[in-house]
Amino acid sequence: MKKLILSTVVLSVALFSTNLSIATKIADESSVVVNHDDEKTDTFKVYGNCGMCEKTIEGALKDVKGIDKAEWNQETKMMEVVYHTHDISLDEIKKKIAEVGYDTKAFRATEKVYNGLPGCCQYERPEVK
Ligand SMILES: [Cu+2]
Repeated sequence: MKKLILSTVVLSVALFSTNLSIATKIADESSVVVNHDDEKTDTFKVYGNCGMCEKTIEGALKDVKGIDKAEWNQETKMMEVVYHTHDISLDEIKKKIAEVGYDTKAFRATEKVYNGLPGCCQYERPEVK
């Protein structure tokens, strides 16, 4: 009987320490999920003309998961995006811009979407190589 009690004590100590290590492991994993190390800022040229272009270009990235900031400068034609690489890639961002009619060096909008832009927004397109 004495032997049985002793082994029960050993068992509970073993169980307790196992639970403890599981708890530590879970805490470690959740800290990996909540990491913001993937935030990146990129600047690139987007062809366009006016303030209406600005609304359309920036609008294409509004409420898109992973994008914290998207600003296009009408004077310089430069786009600045702050985004999370775990959620979206730079190519995906440029594709979204092309989908609303605007060219970047990497992705060209289709003729159909470009032709659908208001007259004032039909910017001079970069040459196709
Ligand atoms: Cu415009």
